[in-house]
Amino acid sequence: MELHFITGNDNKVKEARKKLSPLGYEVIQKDMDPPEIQADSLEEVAMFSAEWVRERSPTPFFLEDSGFFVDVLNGFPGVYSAYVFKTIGYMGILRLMEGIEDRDARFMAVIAYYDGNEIHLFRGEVLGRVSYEPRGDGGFGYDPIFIPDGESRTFAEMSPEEKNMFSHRGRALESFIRYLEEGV
Ligand code: ITT
Repeated sequence: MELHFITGNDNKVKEARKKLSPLGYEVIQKDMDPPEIQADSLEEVAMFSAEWVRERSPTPFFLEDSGFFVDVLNGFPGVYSAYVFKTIGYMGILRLMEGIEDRDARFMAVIAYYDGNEIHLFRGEVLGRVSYEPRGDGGFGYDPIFIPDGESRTFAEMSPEEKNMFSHRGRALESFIRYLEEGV
């Protein structure tokens, strides 16, 4: 079965293919660049983008909105993660956190799937902490500064398979897959 993934981010596509291809789903990337509204939650952003895409392309598709949320920064960069990454990068986040001991952070992802009839949302989250310095050259985005709970390595120090095992995207994809396979 073909699944159209609306995204301009090739890394998201690679991670989605790792989970979906072995199950027989062919992930086809479509870059439509839907507008991302300023909202408090990833769900609202994903739903707005999905409705925008549905109006223009009525065939089934999914998209995903994700972000990096740092507790001590009240959830920043959160829904602005892509923009903050482009402007100050993960080094900017490390600078904002200089001298701060509370390093708790999380990644969250929300997948919006349009099945040709309605839009369904699937969420994934991974808790962890912000490292004191960047480490590793795998992954993308904030991966070099995020250490998931129970690990000492950053996401960027892991293989794509390892990251996918407990990443926010991996978890959102798992609920999406459960829905595709079992309808729940
Ligand atoms: P789209 O075309 O799919 O919107 P995007 O990169 O703009 O691609 P988002 O708007 O969802 O995606 O922004 C999410 C940002 O959060 C992304 O650009 C990264 O900076 C960061 N991010 C999300 N998932 C990540 C991950 O697994 N590892 C590191 N950083 C991640």
